[in-house]
Amino acid sequence: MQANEILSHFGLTHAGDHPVHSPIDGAEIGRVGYDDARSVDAKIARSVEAFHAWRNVPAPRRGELVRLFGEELRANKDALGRLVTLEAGKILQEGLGEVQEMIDICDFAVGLSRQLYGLTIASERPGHRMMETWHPAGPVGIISAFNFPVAVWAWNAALAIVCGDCVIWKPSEKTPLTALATQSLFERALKRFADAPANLSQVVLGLRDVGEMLAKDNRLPVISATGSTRMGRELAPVVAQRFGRSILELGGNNAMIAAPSAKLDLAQRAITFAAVGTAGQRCTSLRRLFVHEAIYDKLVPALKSIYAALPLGNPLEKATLVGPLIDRAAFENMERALASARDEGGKITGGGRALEKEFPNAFYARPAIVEMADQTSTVCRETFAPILYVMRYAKFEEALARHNAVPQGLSSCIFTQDLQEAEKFLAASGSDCGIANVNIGPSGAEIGGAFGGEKETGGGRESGSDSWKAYMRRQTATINYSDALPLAQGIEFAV
Ligand code: UN1
Repeated sequence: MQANEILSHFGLTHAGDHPVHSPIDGAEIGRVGYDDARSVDAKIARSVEAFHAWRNVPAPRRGELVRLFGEELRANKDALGRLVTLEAGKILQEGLGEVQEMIDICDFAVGLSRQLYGLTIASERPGHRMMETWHPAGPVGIISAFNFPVAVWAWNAALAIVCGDCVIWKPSEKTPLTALATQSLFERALKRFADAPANLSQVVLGLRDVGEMLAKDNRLPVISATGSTRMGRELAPVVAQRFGRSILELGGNNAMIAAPSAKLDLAQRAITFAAVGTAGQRCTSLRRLFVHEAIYDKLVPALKSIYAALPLGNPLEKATLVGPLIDRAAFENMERALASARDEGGKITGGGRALEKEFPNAFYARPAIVEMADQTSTVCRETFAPILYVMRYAKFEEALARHNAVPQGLSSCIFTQDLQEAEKFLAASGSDCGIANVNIGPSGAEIGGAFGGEKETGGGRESGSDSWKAYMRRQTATINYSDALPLAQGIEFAV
């Protein structure tokens, strides 16, 4: 299926002033119109109206809508996965994986719709019952990034919808078509569901200013935003200023410690998938590798030979493992990071533009391995590109300290067969990240766990575990079924 066919499959027309280009070859694959302040305002108003109806629908019934949406995703996995590849440039396997991630979170949310448990808490007053109830929070603004153009929305939306909220989605301006296609699948599910209010899910398109409108708006009690730390730093105070709640999933600078006992064959595969998968454009991509000196001279040359043979190319083709970067700016950032790493003494293998003749209007980059003596300021920055900084270490404690000595705290891992090292890595004094793995790379998390990280990663948690609580408001309710009015703390107040 080509872009045109896929877009008509989803009922999308080429309407609007803003062309959308595929990172595969730079070709225009569609056009969209942007929202202005008035249409954003009107959509938020409609979202509030929808919320007033939806919050009263029993949660298991709300789950039924998400179940139907999951069915639409299953039936259209191939078309949507392809569109993800066309619009975001990730290889087809990963495009399909992304849609699978949406299906998985739908299944999770359906089960959750019967488990939005509250508590009953012992009251200190006789004849009283105290409980904690979770109520829908309100319309949720979702701001998503180009690199996971649909899955991250689904993490938020599937939970928000079963929690009784509505969603209003501002996708990246680089990937509006996958958002519109997803919205059209959601609308198909809505038709089959029949009795949902209109505008339960809406899309707003545009640039940064549209995201700002969502962030500023009092009618959106929750803003979930995925993107750079810079974006989060600007957005979070705007949401906080009005006492809104933000769920932030920002930059990562994820590392692996490859210990002397690491199973090298597994480590090599994990490193390669995590460092070059999605062309290094996952927030969970592996960017820093600490290799013990005992295995350095085995592991690093082996990685270099794997890198030299990596199939770069059109991500729609089966054999390809590394597709293009999203755009010219991404390529230039990679070049800049490599140049400054070189200035800091880095030894670079790989890097540079590839396939320029075949794809003059696209930006393919050869993944780079950069051997660094120190963790310099360039290494401490997140560059959204396939650059792997490799550093040698002698002592586990020293590797761990350097591991944690960056501003970001998303994902982390250790490859070791040594139980003590593995446990130390997972202990309170171990990895300071939101995600910590043993003998697994830092990327490719399952939806069942809470996803997110600490420090400059923003502290938000999305997807599994009890992340749903962020989409609801907590109410403590106490009922007096006695004939007296005892006061808490035993206070006497006779009137
Ligand atoms: C992201 O890059 O924003 O763990 C999300 C992973 C994926 C999600 C990444 N499941 O790599």
